[in-house]
Amino acid sequence: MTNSTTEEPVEEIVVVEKEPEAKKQKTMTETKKELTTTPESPDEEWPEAWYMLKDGEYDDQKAENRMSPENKPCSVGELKKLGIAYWKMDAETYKYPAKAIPWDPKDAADPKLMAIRDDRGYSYADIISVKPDLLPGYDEKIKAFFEEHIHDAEEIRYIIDGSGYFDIRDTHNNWIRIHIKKGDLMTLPEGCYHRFTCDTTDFIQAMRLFIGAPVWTPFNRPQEQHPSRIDYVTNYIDNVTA
Ligand code: KMT
Ligand code: NI
Repeated sequence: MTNSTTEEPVEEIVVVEKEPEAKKQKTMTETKKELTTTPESPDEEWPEAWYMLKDGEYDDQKAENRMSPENKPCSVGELKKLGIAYWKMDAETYKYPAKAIPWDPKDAADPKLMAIRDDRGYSYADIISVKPDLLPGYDEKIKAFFEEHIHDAEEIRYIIDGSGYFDIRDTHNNWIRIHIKKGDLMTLPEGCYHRFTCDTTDFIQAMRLFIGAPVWTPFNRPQEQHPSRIDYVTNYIDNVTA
């Protein structure tokens, strides 16, 4: 593993099995863990979110594209109903390399990150730097990120530097724009339509986490028959649509 930025950038896929030591320790503290499960952050710490203009009504995907003349905020309650989870993290104290890292307890010095990992079973992590010289195939990836899609697994992003927008659909198919930035750890449920764009700063660096061997495949809309979509609609759309 290296932090060097002079080498050819790689988007490594490194699967790291949890070490027996860590497993043993977890078992020993199982009861305690039940009590110390990391709660999500209070509403006031969540990222700002707002309803955005419809596609075709704006020119620049990297702009805020708020409704006008009046901004229409999206509440944390609405985000939670759509299945979003959020933790505010300390991205100042704990530093991460610019490139891929294996998910190793020694690298993850942040006890809160370790607790969330253990609570939710995240066994893999790497770093993605959305910057032309650090992301191979930058132009195609930027385009693909902004195509509306789902995944067949949860999307977990811990923003360790920079900022950007995740757009998700509300139950009536309107876009909600979520402004994520350094210190934000957010998860989108499996089957949730979304897209990502940089903001006008044009830089974001994120840790991507995963349960098991990572699969980042996007399934572009429409995916109404995809099992992950069906599950999402059952759990988050049908139940809450007025
Ligand atoms: C994604 O899946 O859209 C990304 O990984 C984008 C960069 S991380 C904020
Ligand atoms: Ni995605």
